[in-house]
This record gives sequence, C-alpha cells and structure tokens, in this order.
Amino acid sequence: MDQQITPELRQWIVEQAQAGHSAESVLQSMKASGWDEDVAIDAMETTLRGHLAAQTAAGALPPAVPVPEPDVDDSPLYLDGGDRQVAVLTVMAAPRVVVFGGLLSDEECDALIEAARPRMSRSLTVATRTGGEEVNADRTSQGMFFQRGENALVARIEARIARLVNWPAENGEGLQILQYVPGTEYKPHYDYFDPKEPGTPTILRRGGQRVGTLVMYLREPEKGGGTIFPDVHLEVAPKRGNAVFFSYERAHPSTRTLHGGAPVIAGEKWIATKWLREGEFK
Ligand code: PD2
Ligand code: ZN
Repeated sequence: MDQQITPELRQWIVEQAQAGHSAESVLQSMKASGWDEDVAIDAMETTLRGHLAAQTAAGALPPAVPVPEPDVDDSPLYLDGGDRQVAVLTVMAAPRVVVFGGLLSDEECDALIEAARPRMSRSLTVATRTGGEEVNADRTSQGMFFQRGENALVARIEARIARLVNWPAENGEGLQILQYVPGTEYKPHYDYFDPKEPGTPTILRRGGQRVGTLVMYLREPEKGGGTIFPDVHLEVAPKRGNAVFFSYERAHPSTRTLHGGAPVIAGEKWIATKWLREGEFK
C-alpha cells in the first residue's frame, strides 16, 4: 500500500486526537488499515507536533482534562484514607495544592526508606532540553522506583493515595524514592511532559499525560529542603509523614504548578513521589 502522509491523513489524525482518542488507539486503527507501525508513529508525531505549534502560535491553550481531586470542598479537617485518617493542613485553589498531615506513619516512612536503600543508584534523571528536571548533579543524589503494588506496604500506601485523591491506583506510576544530601536540590520544573518536546508522544503512550503529583516526606532534613512553588511564593515544609499534592489540568504554565525542591542545607531529606497519569499506566 501507498504509505504517503497526505493532508487528508493529517486532518484525520488531528480529528482523532480532538475527539479524545488515545494515541495508542489511533495507532492501532492505522495499523489495522495497513500502515507500517514506524510510518504511522512518525505521521502521528509530526502531524500533532505541527498542529500544536500552530495552535500555540495562535495563542490557544491545550485542552483541560479531568484531574485527581481530594474532597476538600466542605473544608474537612480530616479525609478518610481507608485505613488511616489523614489531616488536611492547607488548601490552595490556583494552583490546586493540598498539604496533607500524617498521610504516612513514622514506621511506614522508615520501612519505605529501608526497602529502597539497597536499590538506590545515582539518579541520572534524563536532562530534558529545558535543563530544568535534574536533581543537582551531586555524587550522592540517589533514587529508585518501586513497581506499582510491588509489596504489601507499597500497595497499601497506593490504595490510600487513590482514595484520598479520588484517582484509580492503576493510573499511578510506580513510587519513586529520592534522597537529598546537603547542597542538593530539585530545580523548579513542571511535572507534565512538555508537549513541544519531540519525545513526548512516545512517553504519552503509557497512560497519557501526568495530571497530578503527590510528594511524601519520609525523612526530614534539619534545614532547607522545602517544596517551593515560585509562581505563588509558597513553600511547603518537608515534615516527615506529611505530603503535598498538586494537580494540573493542562500541560501548560497557566496551571502555575512550577515547583522545585529547595536546597537541603543540613541533614538528609528523603521523599516518595507518586505521579498520576490521565489513564492506566502500564
Ligand atoms: O523533593 C521535592 O520537594 C520535589 C520538588 C519538586 C519533588 C519533586 N518535584 C518531584 O518528585 O517531582
Ligand atoms: Zn516535580
């Protein structure tokens, strides 16, 4: 068959995306009608990137999507995490930020650290072209990922998070554990994948965009290490057992979810991060 990427095909790809069909399902349709997988992926990537560039030039925002959201409308002091009552300490609307108290017990924090410790390796986070995403290159910056549901402790915490933020556990990435030593930081960045980056369509095939983040503090430093939101001059203290949740309904700075981990000044900071996707993360 002729594998030419015609204007009609481009238009069809854009229409599929606008109708809310996932990249994966569009790819399957194209393969089913005889397109070679590599040609189809290339056609989708170039078409959607071009479309996005045109939209951005016209000043349009990417469409908003549903996001995880804790039930905080009636100002509860606590939320039911299923197996644990979790305090609601701070609520902000824009950006949507909720600070939780006692999301994890001290024992759970310690157990996560001890389970992670033997598997920690240098966190050579992919340096995206924006340069904003890596933890400062210090020899001792280390991290690891747990598989989703990998052990009873991880599964229990994931079920609690799912209930607190009303989002399926299946849409979560595996828990990431990160250790910061003095002098290390996480420079301000967005957690969503930049639609303008060429690699983003491939990343989105696994569950779509990230739409929410929960950073849980496992071990508190003596000084420094807060989670900062520079656009709104907010700093969340990295108190053990507490957590900061934030969501972003579109992959755009208008969400004001620029955030970072301030430099640790003394002591060690350990965190567990749960990133939440639009769909099932396989
Ligand atoms: O350690 C933090 O406070 C932090 C800051 C920014 C964590 C993340 N981002 C993250 O894990 O995405
Ligand atoms: Zn982040």
